[in-house]
Amino acid sequence: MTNMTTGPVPTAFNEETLKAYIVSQPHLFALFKNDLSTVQIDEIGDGNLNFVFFVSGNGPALALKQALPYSRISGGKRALTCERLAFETAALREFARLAPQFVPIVHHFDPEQSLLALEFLSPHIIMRKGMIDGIEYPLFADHISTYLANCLYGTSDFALSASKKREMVAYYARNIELCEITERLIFTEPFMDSVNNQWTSPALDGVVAKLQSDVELKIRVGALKHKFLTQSDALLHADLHSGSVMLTSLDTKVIDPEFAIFGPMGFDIGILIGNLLLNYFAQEAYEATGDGRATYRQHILETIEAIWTGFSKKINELWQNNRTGDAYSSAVFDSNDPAIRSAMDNVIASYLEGVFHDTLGYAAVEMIRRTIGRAHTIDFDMIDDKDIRSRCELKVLSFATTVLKKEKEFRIMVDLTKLAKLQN
Ligand code: SR1
Ligand code: MG
Repeated sequence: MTNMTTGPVPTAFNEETLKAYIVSQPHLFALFKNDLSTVQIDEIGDGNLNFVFFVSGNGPALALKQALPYSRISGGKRALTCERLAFETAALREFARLAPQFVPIVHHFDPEQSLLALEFLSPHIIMRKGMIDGIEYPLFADHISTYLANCLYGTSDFALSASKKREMVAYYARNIELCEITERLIFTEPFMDSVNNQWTSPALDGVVAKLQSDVELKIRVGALKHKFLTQSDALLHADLHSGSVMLTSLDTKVIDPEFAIFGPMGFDIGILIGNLLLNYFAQEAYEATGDGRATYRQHILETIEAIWTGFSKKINELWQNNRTGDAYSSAVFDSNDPAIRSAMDNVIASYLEGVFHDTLGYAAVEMIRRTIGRAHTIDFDMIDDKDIRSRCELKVLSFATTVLKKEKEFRIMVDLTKLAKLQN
C-alpha cells in the first residue's frame, strides 16, 4: 500500500516496535543514554486523529506521536494522509521560532514512519481538564496573548517579505484534508441537516431546527467561512481549543497544530475564546459549593478580557517596532515623522477592530459546532444529568446566536463578557 503524498505507508507502532525504532535512531537512542532496559512505553493518546506514546525512564521523557493513514476516531474507516504530521512539525518549528517559550521541543521527525518525537510535558495538564476541575491559571492570559501576537504577527505581511509569505502560504495550502475537516465541521454541517450532527435530544431539537433555518444567522456564518477560506493574513494554529493547551500555573505550551493554515487572525483567538466560554457555561454543572463556581466563572471572563487586551497591546508594540514586512513597510512609512506615525496608529487600530469582530464571530461559531455538530468537548460530554446539561447548552446556543446577530453592538471585550454574565 502506498500513500499518495508520502510514499510507503507507515506501520502502526506498538511498545516493542517503538523500542526497536528508538535503538535504530542514534540521536533518539542517545537521549536514553543508549540503554532502554528501564524505558517504559505506553500508548496514551486520547485525541481524534493520532496515536501518542509516552516514553519514560533513563533520560528525558518523550511523547511520540504517530499519524496513520486514517483518523483514530474512525477506527480505520476514515482515510487521511499521513502528511498531516509534516504540517504539524513545520508549524511547531515556525511557532517555536516566534514564541519559543510556549512551544514543546521537537526532538525528531520521521516522515516515512510518520512519527514525531516531542518533549513530554510534565507536570502540565490539558487546560480543558484543569478548567473542569476549577483550577485557575493566572499567567495564562499573558502567555497565550504573547504566543498569539508573536505567531500571528510574525507570519503576517507586517513581518514577512511578500516572497517568503507566498512561499509559506503555498506550502500550508496543501494541508487540504485537515482544512476540509475544519470547514465542514465548524461552518457547514452544524448549519444543515447532517447525519454527523449530534445534540442533547429532545431538549435541543426545537432550538437546533430554528437555528438551522435562520437565514440571517447562516449568512453571517457564511461570511465567516468565506473569510476563513480566502483571507490568508497569518499562519494559524487552526485548532487552538483548550485541549490544544498544556499548562501549569507557571508555564503554558501550545500543542497539536496539525490543522495549520493561513487564515484570518481572529480565527485562532475566536476558537480559543469560544472554548473558554463553553467551559464557562458548563461550570454550573460542576458546582460543588452551591455557588455555581461564581468565582471561577469570573476568573474565566477576566481571562478572556485579558487575552484580548494583551493581544492588542502586543500587536501594537510589534507594529510600532517590527514592521519588517512588505505591508506598510517602515521604508515607506517613516515612523519618525509624527504625521505618518499617527496615520499608522489609525491603520493598526482599524485592522484590530476587524480582528476583534472576527474573533467574536469565530468564538460563537465554535460554541455552536461543539454543541450540535460532530465533535463535542468533554466540558459538556461528561455532564451525566441530561437536564442540567441541556440547560447549559441552551444558554450556549442563545449566547452564540446573539453574538452572531448583534456583532456590530459589541465594541470591546467587556461587552461580550457582560452578555455571558447576563445569560448565566
Ligand atoms: C475528526 S476531528 C474533529 C475535531 O477534532 C480536532 O481537534 C478538531 O477540532 C476537529 O474539528
Ligand atoms: Mg488536536
